[in-house]
Amino acid sequence: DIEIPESHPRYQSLLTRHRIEDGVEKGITSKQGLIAQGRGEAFDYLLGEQTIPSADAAERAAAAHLLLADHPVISVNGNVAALCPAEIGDLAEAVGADVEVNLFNRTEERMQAIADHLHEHGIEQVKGLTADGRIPGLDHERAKVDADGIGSADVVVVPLEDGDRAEALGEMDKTEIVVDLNPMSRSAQVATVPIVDNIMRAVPNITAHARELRDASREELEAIVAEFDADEALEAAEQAIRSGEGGE
Ligand code: PTJ
Repeated sequence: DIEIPESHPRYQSLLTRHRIEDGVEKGITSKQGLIAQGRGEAFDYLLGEQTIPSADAAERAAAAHLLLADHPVISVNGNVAALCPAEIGDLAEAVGADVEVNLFNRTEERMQAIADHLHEHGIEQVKGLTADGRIPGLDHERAKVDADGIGSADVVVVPLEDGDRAEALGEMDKTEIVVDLNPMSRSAQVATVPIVDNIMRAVPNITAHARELRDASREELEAIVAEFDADEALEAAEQAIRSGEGGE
């Protein structure tokens, strides 16, 4: 492991890059994951590498949706597994969600490597390997899910998701929580709750909101859900990026 002093002004960004590189070396992250990370970083730079208020509101709405859900599932791909495995475990525990590995470029080797990596980070039950369910409207490999996981979920968290799949999941009437730094991506556009924030900040913040809302009534949670406006959140994120004020 490389040592990055925490005082470095770009500590978080360097740590993130290092984790993605490490993920590729371990067979967890795809090479395309490196490109995706680069794209995300550009948006994050313009946002000032911070959680903007509309993203915080989205993270709170996401927590409320997850606490209200009958069967919430968090989808994990090669980038998410490399970047924040322990934090995914914390969120799953806080809201009682299943964790399922779901890949854009699915190979059995990478499925297994990610499942092992998540186990090492304390997530005991990892779904995705059974693949006995399908998302309608997608080609064979990309449609694979576990029937008792994403297949039967009412609320799904899909970070860094590909647009086709985000759309197909939406058509299955699932509440979709998307984490994507690009507010103009199709995934963000079709989400019930689009979170325009870095996954490294978004996941711990959803968990913090969920812990704070643990004793809230159904009515209170439903009010948070109803109050959230996806179009407004996307608009606010795009404004922040275009103004470049985040980046000073
Ligand atoms: O592991 P796999 O096979 O499932 O593949 C995963 C990737 C991410 C490679 C695959 O889904 C892909 O190619 O995704 P895209 O189309 O590049 O979309 C990724 C989106 O996530 C882009 O809009 C990026 O801006 C955004 N993004 C990248 N890094 C982050 C991010 N959003 C939040 N936090 C990040 N760290």
